[in-house]
Amino acid sequence: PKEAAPERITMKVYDMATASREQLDEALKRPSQKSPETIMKIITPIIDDVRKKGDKGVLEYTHKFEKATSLTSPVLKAPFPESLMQLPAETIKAIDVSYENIRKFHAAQKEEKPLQVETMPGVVCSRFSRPIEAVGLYVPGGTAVLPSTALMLGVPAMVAGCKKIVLASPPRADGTITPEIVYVAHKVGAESIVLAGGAQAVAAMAYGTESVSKVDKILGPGNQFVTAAKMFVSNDTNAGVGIDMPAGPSEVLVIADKDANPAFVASDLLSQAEHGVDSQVILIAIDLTDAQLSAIEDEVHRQATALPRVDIVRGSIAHSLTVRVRTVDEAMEISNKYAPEHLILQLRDAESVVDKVMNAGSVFIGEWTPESVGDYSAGVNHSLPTYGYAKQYSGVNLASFVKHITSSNLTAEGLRNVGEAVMQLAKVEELEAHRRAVSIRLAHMDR
Ligand code: HSO
Ligand code: ZN
Repeated sequence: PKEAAPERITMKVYDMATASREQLDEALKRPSQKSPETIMKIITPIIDDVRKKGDKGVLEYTHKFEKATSLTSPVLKAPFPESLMQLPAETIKAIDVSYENIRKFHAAQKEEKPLQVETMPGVVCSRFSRPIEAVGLYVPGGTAVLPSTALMLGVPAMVAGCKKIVLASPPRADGTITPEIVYVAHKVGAESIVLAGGAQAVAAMAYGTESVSKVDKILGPGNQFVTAAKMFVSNDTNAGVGIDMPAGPSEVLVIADKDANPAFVASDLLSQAEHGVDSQVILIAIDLTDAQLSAIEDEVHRQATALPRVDIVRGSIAHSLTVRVRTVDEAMEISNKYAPEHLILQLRDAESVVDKVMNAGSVFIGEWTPESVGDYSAGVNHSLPTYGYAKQYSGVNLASFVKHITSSNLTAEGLRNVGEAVMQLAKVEELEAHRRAVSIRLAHMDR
């Protein structure tokens, strides 16, 4: 019997002119996640176990979840043996090139000197930054090895001057970690690699164990368990640990007009769709004819069926969509409302549209800029806000690895100038000691 033709891999199409607002809003919703309560119920006992049993607790979960039963320590300490980072020359070269570009772009984000403003004569306010001392960088395992994520987190941490960089990533079943990640850890000067994933890795870095260093901030993407564990520990004042941002499944929104090359558009949609079945990809088509849209759809199907990860692509395309609009402004209205992690502009004069971007993690401008250059090597960071969080969060950048400290420095004249306002407000708040801290000094000056 003849094999059935594979089902067409295509995205549902909406038209802004005919669909109602509600229909569009509903279609543009992110695929729903497991309820937070369900996840919390799963991770809380894991976190407790790690706190109580330390290394032993971490190992138990790694044996269970990663099947790495031969592992006897949850940590690999630097210096990492050469034998664990044996790589083909072309991989080393690719990592080195990417490392250098990421380093350059993040080094340029350093603040040259402290910000200083004299708000009134004799009243000087400053702001300066200091690195976060110890950071824990989570590099997900799962369906792909992600040394690029180790670069995106490790390089800015190194550039910021963090003293202690701890990487965590789930080991393979034989207890080893992919050599690319070890090589990156070595390059960024990591002190250790925690061979664990999930909530157990997050808990180990948040609270510390006999051999895992406690860190001050945990960064990096992960599945729902990792994200929930990060939320949990950042809410626990006993841990005293910060996190970067909530993470959800990866997503891309491509805006294309008549000038866009259908094959390029399809390739960008698919490079995000292959990340996971929960990924979402959106095409906003500006004023395309039916034939032009079909050309893109044909490319999506043709390219998708040729991909090794076609099954994952089928899953993500199932909850992805195309929206047809007439103008750039309509396209940007949808994009800003969706707040995509990645925004690709395949438009005539794409650069001029950037002014209209209000919410997005990272923007890829013009036909020669596929998202994958940013995922790996251009220099921008790929650890970005997903799930609409681009409305209020920035992606990982140099500032993610520092704190800003402010200082005030007044002369006697300065205190004379500002003292009256301080004393008056202290009076309003009925905080007499506050008021006197000024009046005592003013009196002393006048003696
Ligand atoms: N697009 C992903 C990052 C990534 N792509 C890693 C390939 N490797 C989320 O921004
Ligand atoms: Zn990617």
